[in-house]
Amino acid sequence: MKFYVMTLFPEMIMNGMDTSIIGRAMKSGIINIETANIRDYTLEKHGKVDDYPYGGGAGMVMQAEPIYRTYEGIKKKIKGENPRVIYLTPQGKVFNQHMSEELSQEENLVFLCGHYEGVDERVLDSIVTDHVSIGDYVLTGGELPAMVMMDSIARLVPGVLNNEDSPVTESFSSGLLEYPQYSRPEEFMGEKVPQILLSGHHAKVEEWRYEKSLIRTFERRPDLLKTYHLSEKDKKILAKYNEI
Ligand code: 6GU
Repeated sequence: MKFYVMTLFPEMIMNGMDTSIIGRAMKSGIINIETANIRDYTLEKHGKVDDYPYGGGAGMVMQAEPIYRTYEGIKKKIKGENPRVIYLTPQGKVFNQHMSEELSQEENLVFLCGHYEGVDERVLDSIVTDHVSIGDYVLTGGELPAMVMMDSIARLVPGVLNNEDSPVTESFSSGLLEYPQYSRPEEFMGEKVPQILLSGHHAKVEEWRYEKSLIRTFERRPDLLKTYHLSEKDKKILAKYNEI
C-alpha cells in the first residue's frame, strides 16, 4: 500500500511515521509513505503558497495552484485510475474503524494537509474525493490527522502486524471495547491478577473476557451499544451488573 502526503511539513510526517510498527512496515516495504512538499511546486519566486482571502477576514488561504501542481506530480507516479484524495478538515466526515477498513483496500491513497485558515475551494472541488475529520476539536493543520489515519489504515494491511488475527479481535471491530489485560507479576501494589486468568481454563477465560468487554462498553461507551445486538444473556449480564 502506498500513501502520498501533500504537506508544507514533510519532516513532521516522516518523523512521526518511521517508528515502531509502522516504521518496521515501511522498512520491509509492505507500506510506503511518500511526502510531497507543496512549497516545491509553487511558481512564485519567493516560494509563497498562501495569500489573503477574497472578501476579507482573518488569516491566510492556501492557494490552488501549488496544490494542484503537487497533485499532478503525484498522479504521474500512479499508474491506472485516479487515486482517492483525502482532505483533512474539521468539516469532514468523522473518521472511524469502518472507514479505516474500507480505505485499507485501496492500493494508493493521497492525503492533502491544509494549514492557515483553509484551502482555496476550487482546488478542493477539482481533486478531493473525501473530506475527513478525526474528531470534534480543532487542530493547527492536517498533518496529525493524516498520521492518525495512516497508522490506523496501515495496521490493517496484511503483514503489518505480527499476528494476522489481532486487528479483528480488538476494540471496535467486534463492536465492544477490549477486556482488561494483565502480565507479571501476579501481585502489584497489593492488587492481584484475576484468579480466572491463572486457571488455564480457556473457555472460562473467554467468558470472563467477554463479560468484561460488555460491562466496560456499557460503562465507558454506552453509545456503542445502540448498534450492538445484545443477546438475552448479554442483557442478563448487564442487569446483574446494574444491581451491584
Ligand atoms: Cl482533519 N484537521 C484539522 N485542522 N483539525 C481537525 C481535524 C482535521 N480533525 C479534527 N480536528
